[in-house]
Amino acid sequence: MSRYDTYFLMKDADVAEYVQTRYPGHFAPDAVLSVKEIGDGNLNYVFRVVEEATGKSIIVKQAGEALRISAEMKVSTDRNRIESEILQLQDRYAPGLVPKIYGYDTVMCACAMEDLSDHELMRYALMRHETFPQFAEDISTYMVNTLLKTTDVSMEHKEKKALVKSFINPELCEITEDLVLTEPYNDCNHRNNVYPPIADFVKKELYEDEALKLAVAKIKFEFMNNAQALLHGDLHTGSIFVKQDSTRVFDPEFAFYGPIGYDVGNVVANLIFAYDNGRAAGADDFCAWVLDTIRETMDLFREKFLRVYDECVTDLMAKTPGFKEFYLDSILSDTAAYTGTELIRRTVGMANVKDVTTIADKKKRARAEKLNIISAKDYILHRNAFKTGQDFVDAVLRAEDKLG
Ligand code: SR1
Ligand code: MG
Repeated sequence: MSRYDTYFLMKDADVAEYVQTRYPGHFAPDAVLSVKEIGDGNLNYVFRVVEEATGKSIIVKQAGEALRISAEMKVSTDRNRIESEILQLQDRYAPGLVPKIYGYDTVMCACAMEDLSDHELMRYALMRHETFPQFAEDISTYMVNTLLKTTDVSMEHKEKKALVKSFINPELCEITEDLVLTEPYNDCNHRNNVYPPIADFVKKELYEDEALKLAVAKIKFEFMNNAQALLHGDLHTGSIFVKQDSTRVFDPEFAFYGPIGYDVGNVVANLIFAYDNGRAAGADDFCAWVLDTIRETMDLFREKFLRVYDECVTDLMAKTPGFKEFYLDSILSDTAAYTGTELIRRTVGMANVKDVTTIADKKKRARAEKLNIISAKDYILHRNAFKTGQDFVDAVLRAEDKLG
């Protein structure tokens, strides 16, 4: 019996003993450990445990019953199991692109994982206008390998259905269904964060645009009903650690079987938030790199998808000439649609992004937010026209032209 046999929310002072109890052997029994809570997300508690004498470290991530962003919002702590299991699976499909999981504990709803403190959160690095030449290559490999290889195209169908069952994630999906695919279009729960200088613009362009709402209603039901691949489910730049020669995707607690385009679209949209920030700061070289990275990511995604498809396809009907191209086209259309919904929800919804909210100049921030909404509507309403990397870049350039 130990005091970790019953769930409680740990504080710094509990975590060293927890690690020594649950992960004996990671540190020497008499190691002097220091613990610091370093969580930066909206949901969980993340502790870094370090043995100063050796520099050895480990990360412990615990799910709380209430969210950090809002004490009223409660979601299942099973998300910690989901995150641990998908990271173990993704480590097989995309080795070197996710953190190693050392173990997880369904009582304390906590997992232990590799410390990636030599990397940094991509969102913050991008907000300093740093560039990462390796990123397009790495993220396209991560997406093609983790997504395509968990579809019915390549997996034995009963095995795939077992994963669908194991990764059913209703409460986290509900957050996305509400925050991403409902509230930004009507503020039905009165918790949208609309920047006051663009309130009239938001009313006209989002709340009163019936054609847009119909398009998003269709997108929402695709999200809920297309169990295509095992998604990360929240693939923004705050879920990615980077350094110049390395990319690691973490925090997949929103994982579930959904449309591939949801993950890919999240990456594109979050690069556009980095562009917004660079544009407001007059960082032209950085902005050019961001647009190049969007183009390259999408072109590499397409190229690798077509190649890996041939390598991993097992379903007889999926080998029918023409099906691979049809399948990829539908994913690119979904990618455009979810690029649009992510752009809109981070601009007017409950969970905003610091890339945009830290733009101090009022006019520049308003312009950035309008650019997000104008390009988002282009992605959503013309979703079938997005085929190449340049197509994805052109929507940003069209929005720039429109704003003058
Ligand atoms: C209530 S959680 C708000 C947002 O944070 C997460 O990272 C997801 O993006 C979610 O929508
Ligand atoms: Mg997160």
